[in-house]
Formats: sequence, C-alpha cells, structure tokens
Amino acid sequence: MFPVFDVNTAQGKAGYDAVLKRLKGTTNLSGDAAKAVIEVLADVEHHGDTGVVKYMQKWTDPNFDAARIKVAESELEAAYNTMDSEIKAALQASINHVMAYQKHCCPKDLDTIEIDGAELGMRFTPVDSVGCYVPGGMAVLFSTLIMTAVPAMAAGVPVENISVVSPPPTRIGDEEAGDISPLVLGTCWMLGIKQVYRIGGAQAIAALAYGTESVDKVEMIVGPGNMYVQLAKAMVNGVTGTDNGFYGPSEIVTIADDTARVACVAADLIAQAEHNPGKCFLVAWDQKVIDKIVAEVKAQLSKRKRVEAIDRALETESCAVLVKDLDQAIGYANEIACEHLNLAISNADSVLPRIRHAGEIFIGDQTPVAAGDYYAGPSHTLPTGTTARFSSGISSFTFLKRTGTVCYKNGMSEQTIKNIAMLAEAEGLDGHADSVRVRRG
Ligand code: HSO
Ligand code: ZN
Repeated sequence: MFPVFDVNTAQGKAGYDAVLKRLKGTTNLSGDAAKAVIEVLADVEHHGDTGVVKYMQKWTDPNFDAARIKVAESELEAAYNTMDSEIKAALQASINHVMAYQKHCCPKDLDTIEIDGAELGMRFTPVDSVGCYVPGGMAVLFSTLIMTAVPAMAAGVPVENISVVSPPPTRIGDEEAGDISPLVLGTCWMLGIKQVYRIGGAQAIAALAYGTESVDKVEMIVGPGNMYVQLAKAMVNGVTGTDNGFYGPSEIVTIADDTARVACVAADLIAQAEHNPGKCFLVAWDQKVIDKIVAEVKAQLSKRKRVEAIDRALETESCAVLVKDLDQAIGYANEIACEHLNLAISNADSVLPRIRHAGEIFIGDQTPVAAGDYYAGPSHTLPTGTTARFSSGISSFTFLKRTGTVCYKNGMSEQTIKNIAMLAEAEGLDGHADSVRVRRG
C-alpha cells in the first residue's frame, strides 16, 4: 500500500505518471454515460415528474413514486427535532463561520473609473434562485448542504429561493427503502430551506433545470456529484446556470519537511483516502520523512472503520513522491493542482506565493483539512481531477453575476464618435455608426 516513487528515476517517474493519469482520468466522462444522461434529460424535460420517477425507480427504489419527490415541511421540522442538541450547536457554529467568511469574500460594486470621457463601473448581483445537489451514496455528507447553500445566502440569494435535491439511499434487495438522512433534512430546516426533494442523479439535475410538477425550476445548479451528475450539470448549462465546476472524488497533496508532525500528516492523508476513492499524494525531498509518514499511515490505518477502502485508495489512487528539493515539490504540487494542498513545512508562508494551482490551501501542520470540510469558512466543494488549473471552488462569487456599467455623462467627444462610427462602418453596420453620430453636438 501507498507506493513511493522517486521521480528523479525513470521508473519512479513512470509510476507517478500512472497515478496522475488516473487522477486526470476522473474528469474524462465516458461517451456511454453521456448518451444515458441525454436520454434522462430529454425524458424529464418532456415528461416532468413521470420522467424523474422512471429513473428513480430504475436506479434507486423500484417502489418510488411522485408523491415522494417533495419532502413535506413537517418532515423537515420533525427531522430537526430528532437532532442531538450538541450536533445542532456544532452545526450552528459551522454555519456562522461559513456565513461570516463568505460575506467577507463578497465583492463590492466597484468605484467607477473614468476612461476617455466614459465613467465605467462594475456591479455584482446575485442569481434569483439556486438548487444545491447534496450527494447521498457512501456517506451522508450533510456538510455539503452548508457548504453550498450558505455561500449562496451570503451572496444575497433569498433563502426561500434555495432548493435542495438529495437522493435517498439505494434500495438493496428486499430491504425497506431508507430515507434521506435526518441530518440533511434537519439542517435544511435549520437554514430555513423549505424546498427539499428526495431525488438524485441526472434526473435531479434535469428536474431543477427544466422544472416539473413537483420541482420548481431554478436559475443555477451547484454541487458535487458522480459522473452522471457532473455530466448532467454540464449539459443543462445554458438552460440554467451552473457552478461551472468539476467537483468529484476527494484529493490531497501534502508537502512535508522534517519539522512536520508525522501523526498529523498521516491522519490527514488517511482522512481523504477515507472518501472512497480518495486520492492522496505525499511530496517530500527527505527519504526519512517519507519513510516515517508511510509507516505512520500503516499504523493508523488499522484503527479506521473503513480500513479496506482506505487501503485500496492508498494502493491504487495514491503515492508518495520523492523529489530533490522544495522547488521540485512546488512544481509537483502545481502539476497535481489538487483539491486540498497541505503545506506541512516550516516556511509555509513564504512558499504560498509560489502555489499557483490548488482548490484550497491548508497552511502548517496544525491545520487539518477536516477543518475545511466542516467548519472553518471556505466551502469544501472544490475543484478535483486537476481542474484547479482553471477553476475554483464554490464561494459567494459563484452566485454573483458581474455587470459592467458605462456612462458618457457629458456626452462623447468628436474623436470618440468618429472612431466608433468608423469601426462600425468597417463591420458593415451603418445603423451602429449612425446611432453614435446622432449624438453629435
Ligand atoms: N473532503 C470532502 C468534503 C467532506 N469531507 C464532507 C467530509 N465531509 C470534499 O472536499
Ligand atoms: Zn473530507
């Protein structure tokens, strides 16, 4: 488990390249899946709830019916009432932190700048409504609800216009179909979200994009999800807005030096591997540091509940990368462009300006990634599969549109009129040219 590759040898580099290729492969969505998603989108667009029910019966529960799509408000309240008071308090603290940080991040309308007689500005306005996808599957990630809905609220999206979709657990054999976790439902109630739908997969994205009898159409869909969800999000872009992100399986890169506390670094690697299939990279230039951390990972592994999943993730999706120095370590961190980057090194602050690609950066070995997952303030919905090269995690920015403003308060100069008219004539658009000339004098 957890192979070690010296990337300055041909064999080691080949080993690392293979792991990186697997990481990048998570964003290559298959043609067959795309065909299946196109079919789902069309069915839901044309047949509404009937289309949604068809796929919920196929993938989740053969007994699913349209009456189950919408969660009643009384169920949300009842779920909230079953929640432990200490959990509620911890959730409230998390909500407060995320709200405060995301409000702090909201860009303010820009002061105007005057350029050649024009006063130019930029305004930021939130989208009218949002649908948050909260995955079901392996783990109940109710924290994802906070990490998508709260940034939207901080950006100014009214809470009554925020919807949540989340699939109930898949029915296995003759087992009674379970329901969405009370923690997800109760957290919706806590946030004041009343439009909650127990649907998932591409059919849930379609329902939010087109609207159905039970599901209100929204202006923007956000959140992480499996290949079908990511594909559906990409395909409805235009019908509705999306977060434009690829938010897939969890990942971590840790750069460690000999000052890093071995137990902390190992625990963070295991925590991401726990996400089944999490992907972990340890980057260091000191063979002894790598040996100690790899040994500690092995020691901690046996204590974890999901030992098999973690072991598999470390064996097949992860590696320790032996580099020659800090510069090379930074180069590898930028290439992996990881969802989470942990700088477990003594001079972390001075390295920060050289990190160009990462979803979120955790500075110093006293800062666990789990603080970002649950509590600190930035959203844990972050770019994966090296997409941090060109995209960002969810934040209040996601929900704000940018609108430029132009004002020739004192009219246009003769030269400005001449220039614009000339450019318009050159494009063959004399109507444009005339609309400028008419303002002369
Ligand atoms: N590490 C995950 C988020 C999460 N962890 C939720 C625990 N719960 C993706 O960043
Ligand atoms: Zn996590």
